[in-house]
Amino acid sequence: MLIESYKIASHNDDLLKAHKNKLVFTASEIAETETIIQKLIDFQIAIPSWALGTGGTRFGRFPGGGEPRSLEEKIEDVGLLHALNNASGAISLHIPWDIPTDYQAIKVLAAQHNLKFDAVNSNTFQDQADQAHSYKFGSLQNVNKAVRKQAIAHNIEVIQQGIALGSESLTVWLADGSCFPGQLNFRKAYQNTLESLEEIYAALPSNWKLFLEYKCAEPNFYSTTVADWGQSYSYVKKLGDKAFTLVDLGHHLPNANIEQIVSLLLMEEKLGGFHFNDSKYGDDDLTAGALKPYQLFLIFNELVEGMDARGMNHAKDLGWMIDASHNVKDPMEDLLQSVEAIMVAYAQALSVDRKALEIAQNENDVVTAQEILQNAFRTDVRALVAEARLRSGAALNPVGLYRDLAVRKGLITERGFKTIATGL
Ligand code: AOS
Ligand code: ZN
Ligand code: ZN
Ligand code: ZN
Repeated sequence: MLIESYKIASHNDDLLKAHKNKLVFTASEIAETETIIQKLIDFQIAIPSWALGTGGTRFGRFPGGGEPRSLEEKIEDVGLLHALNNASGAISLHIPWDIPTDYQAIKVLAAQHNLKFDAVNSNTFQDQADQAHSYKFGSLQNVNKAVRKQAIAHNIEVIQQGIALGSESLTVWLADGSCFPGQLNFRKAYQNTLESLEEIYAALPSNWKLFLEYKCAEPNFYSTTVADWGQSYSYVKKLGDKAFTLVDLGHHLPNANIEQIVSLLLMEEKLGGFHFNDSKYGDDDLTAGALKPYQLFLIFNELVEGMDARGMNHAKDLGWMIDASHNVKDPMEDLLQSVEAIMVAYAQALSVDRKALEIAQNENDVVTAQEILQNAFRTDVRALVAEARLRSGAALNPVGLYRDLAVRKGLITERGFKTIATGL
């Protein structure tokens, strides 16, 4: 299925007048809207291959039909998203769920859809049919050297596959930890993990990055071996310049101040990237910005401040990925909503009056500082995000057009109703 550009153009024509009116009003409220629009055009958020199917819970799964049955179809789905919003120009693969059979053909297909390969993800949290040793008691931390070796070899293989596709980073998320006190020697688990990571790190090409994701709990519920940003930082600091911490918004203890974590990691030059999602209780993996849009804005506020202070390129110097998927929405609509929420938070952060904020901070004028941030958050910037899409040939209203064109229905016709995407 393809979304032809004339369909996007006619959709945009219908909405153009109302959009332009909103844009004029927004420009009267926000300074330097042209600079913001350009930054929005440049900003791309990678789509996780595992979010294109309906997510499951351990209680059940309710696939909505037309889900991608192969890596090729996953790329086609991301291509559809990118055609609609021109902000999803990359896909993040999970190995072995997404092993290409023909690398050249996959690269050509991705290029046809203007997609890049973002971070490749390894998987040592599940046992695969053909593997010799089980990860039941952990992978890189395992007390058994043979298990560690198998997990290291898998990560190195994932790097090789990433190289073949033109990816430039590896994300390592470990389910390793323990479920009961006494089960693990924390010190030995840490040391085994570090040594294993060192071997993986040694296999990275010079232009690659390693992202080490942390998670406070689940699937282990007593301890996690990379549990929080400090623990991830302690590993990546030892590994070297190519290793960074990855922040998944759903992986913190309740009420953690994520924006402060982001600011400190940036300052320490150890922030690698994000898995965006939203949550109320744990790793809920809900649509980004669905529950806590102010938190998302505050995170972007620190990102813009910290990246600008260090002369970083917003679009290129960090890994921007979504990690969200669940079981009641059409996954494609869910992803369009996540991208939109991220773009809105970014645009709001770009609109913060930084000079005025700095003055307020230096004068300990708490009230003014709060006014500045909340003013930026409460100003409707959606017309700027829509304008960025319009200028890059995408749709003014991606979810609206997705529905008008009955994309899901088309995918069901093509692929059938009983399809299940590989992945979680
Ligand atoms: C798990 O909770 C993490 O968020 C990982 O990023 C994981 O690899 C991803 O959710 C796919 O399983
Ligand atoms: Zn994640
Ligand atoms: Zn997670
Ligand atoms: Zn999550």
